[in-house]
Amino acid sequence: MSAATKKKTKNRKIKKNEEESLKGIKVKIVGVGGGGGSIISNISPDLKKVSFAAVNTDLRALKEATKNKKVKGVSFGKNLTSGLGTGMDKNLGRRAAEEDIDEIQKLFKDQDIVIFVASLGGGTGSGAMPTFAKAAKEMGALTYGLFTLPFPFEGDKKMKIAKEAVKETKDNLDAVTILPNEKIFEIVDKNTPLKEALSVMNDNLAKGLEGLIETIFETGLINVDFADIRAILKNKNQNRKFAYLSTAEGKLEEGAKEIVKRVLTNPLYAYSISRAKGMIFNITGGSDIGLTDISSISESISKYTEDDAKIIIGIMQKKKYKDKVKVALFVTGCYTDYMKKEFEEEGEISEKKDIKELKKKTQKKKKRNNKKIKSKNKKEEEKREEISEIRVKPIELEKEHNKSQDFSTQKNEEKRLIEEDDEWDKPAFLK
Ligand SMILES: Nc1nc2c(ncn2[C@@H]2O[C@H](COP(=O)(O)OP(=O)(O)OP(=O)(O)O)[C@@H](O)[C@H]2O)c(=O)[nH]1
Ligand SMILES: [Mg+2]
Repeated sequence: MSAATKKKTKNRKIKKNEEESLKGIKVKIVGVGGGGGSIISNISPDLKKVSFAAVNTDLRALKEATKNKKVKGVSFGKNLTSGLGTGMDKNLGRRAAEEDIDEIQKLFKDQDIVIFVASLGGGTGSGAMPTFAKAAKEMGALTYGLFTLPFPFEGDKKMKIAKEAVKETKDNLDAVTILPNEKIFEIVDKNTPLKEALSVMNDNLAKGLEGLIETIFETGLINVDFADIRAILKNKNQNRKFAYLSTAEGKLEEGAKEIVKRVLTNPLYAYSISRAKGMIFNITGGSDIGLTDISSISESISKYTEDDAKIIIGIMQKKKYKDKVKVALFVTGCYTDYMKKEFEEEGEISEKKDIKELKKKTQKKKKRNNKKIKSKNKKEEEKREEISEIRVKPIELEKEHNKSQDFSTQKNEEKRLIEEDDEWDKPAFLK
């Protein structure tokens, strides 16, 4: 066997092992209630490797949500609602869930990650979510909730139902994303018909989820196994359970900076990724994507996390992304004041404790820094090596595609881009 063939075989083996480490993961996406079902039916045609279920008390809505045969439909609470929904009765939704929990629990069997999608504010999704999340947790799955909040014009009652549902569910969720429906008007005109506006919101959520699933299953993530994914998803601190899910696409010629800005400032979010604890992101490009772009994107995004944050980076090359680049970003452990009041009412979170911890950490960090000052130059050198280690795979990938590339010129260009990165007009929460 020639040296080149040997190398190829070795590379193939490495790739196979990497894939295998995540291949066995079972992910189920469960749409609960009317809105949850609609969002599921948006995503299900395009996503592979995950299973889908729509669960509802409303048989007609369930039929709609399960038009795609990939989506398994399960009704619950038929004895209580006669298959007609709860009519915004959260208690009825809860009772319906309790009545049929055995049937619902079967959906969670052997699943590693259960992702719940629900539009909160009605009786079914909001009433059933606490029971379903608890059941999934008891079955041993990691749980992630992706929820929308109702529009303010739908009235205080709906908002109250929705917020209570978050409060009652969060204990059994490892991470939660909350998107207020009204944020959609940051993207579409205020006069857009409601149905259309909701569908834009649903598309956005679908794209975000698609990005996450693609990142987990398709990128051949570098040395990543399920334990890493678990570490990123899991957050016991009630104040740090918020997750940010965003994707952005653009032309390569627009520059990495522009794409990063887009993915970090998703207008649908009421909170930012600052002080995040964990991050999974994936860069998809054509074979023309260069090291400069990849490292510039990676650097710009990862600097918003805390020093000890766990970061997983994936790179994917697809023919259809010629001249284009897509960045999919999933961030957990975001620190936020959003809905702080609701969380605090329960007296569980302790922002004070959180701040105390932060203070302690800062003091420790200060001490460490003082020590470090003496060997600053040496440390900087180490850090550079660390960063280039993260990039080993992209560099390898890149080398394959462009053997004659001059990396020293690229390094200068990359440095220039990163320096420039601070110049864009950041929103206050990112400063
Ligand atoms: N983003 C989004 N929000 C939706 C959609 N449909 C409904 N909503 C929102 O979700 C809230 C709850 O509606 P549903 O999901 O229909 O309620 P449900 O959980 O089925 O509960 P009941 O119908 O009351 O039994 C509404 O007040 C809307 O704000 C949707 O397709 N997308
Ligand atoms: Mg409904």
